[in-house]
Amino acid sequence: MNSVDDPDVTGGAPADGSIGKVLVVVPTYNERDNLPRIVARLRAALPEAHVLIADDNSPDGTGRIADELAAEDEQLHVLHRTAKEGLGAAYIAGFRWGLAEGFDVLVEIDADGSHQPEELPKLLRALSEGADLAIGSRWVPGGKVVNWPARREFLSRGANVYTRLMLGLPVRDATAGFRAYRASTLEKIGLSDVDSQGYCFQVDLTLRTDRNGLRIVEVPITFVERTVGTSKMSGKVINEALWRVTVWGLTGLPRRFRRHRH
Ligand SMILES: Nc1nc2c(ncn2[C@@H]2O[C@H](COP(=O)(O)OP(=O)(O)O)[C@@H](O)[C@H]2O)c(=O)[nH]1
Ligand SMILES: [Mg+2]
Repeated sequence: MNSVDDPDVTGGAPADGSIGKVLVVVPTYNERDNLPRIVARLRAALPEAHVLIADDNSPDGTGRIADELAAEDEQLHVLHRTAKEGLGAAYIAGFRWGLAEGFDVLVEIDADGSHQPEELPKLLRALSEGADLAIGSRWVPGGKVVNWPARREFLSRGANVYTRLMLGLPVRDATAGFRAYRASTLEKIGLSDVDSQGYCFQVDLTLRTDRNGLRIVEVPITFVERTVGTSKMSGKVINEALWRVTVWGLTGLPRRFRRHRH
């Protein structure tokens, strides 16, 4: 699939039909055994793209392995962060780096193989067809999860139902971490006042994208639970998401009423 050169271009895509320079940001915390695999799959799936590993000083030596891989690959970069500050903070640092380096598209993907790099061309195609944000979605028709424990599926579905109710977002998988943003989207929504540290960062940026009138497209993907390493999902991450979504929902209510009246 040659989506990057897809001639069928609308929306804000460059006139030459390409979506420009792509940077894939991979946040890592203790992903030593997953990192070489995900990097190899990414480089094979999107040979033109650059990859940035945003590591939070993983105690298991993921950062050192990232450096070793980067020493042999000019399109692989490493951002060493000093401490575990959460997924949101790692992505913001990665996005800032990518924007400063002049990338046109910023991709999010987990390091553990749950998001399949081979599905990335579908997300990029959605951008070339006019989306400002493409979300790889588990909860649209055609989307799937493989090997997820029932409690994780329940948590994700529940979080998405609550998010839709509270925020009125036209999105089925607002917590998804497999995405492609146009650089112009991130510039428009602004990153400087994003305080979300954990996984609610995904909802935060979805909300900002929607509130700015930008176009969000969900692309069905198959999410495969990790077979190596452990999840960093925690009670702290869930609590932060719950209180933030509740506050965003309540503070956004007057706006939603105004919209319905007109
Ligand atoms: N840099 C960084 N990466 C993180 C942090 N928390 C999670 N990650 C990464 O985010 C991705 C998703 O995390 P994971 O634990 O698999 O979450 P799950 O799939 O929801 O169980 C993985 O690549 C993790 O290594 C963090 O605090 N800092
Ligand atoms: Mg995972």
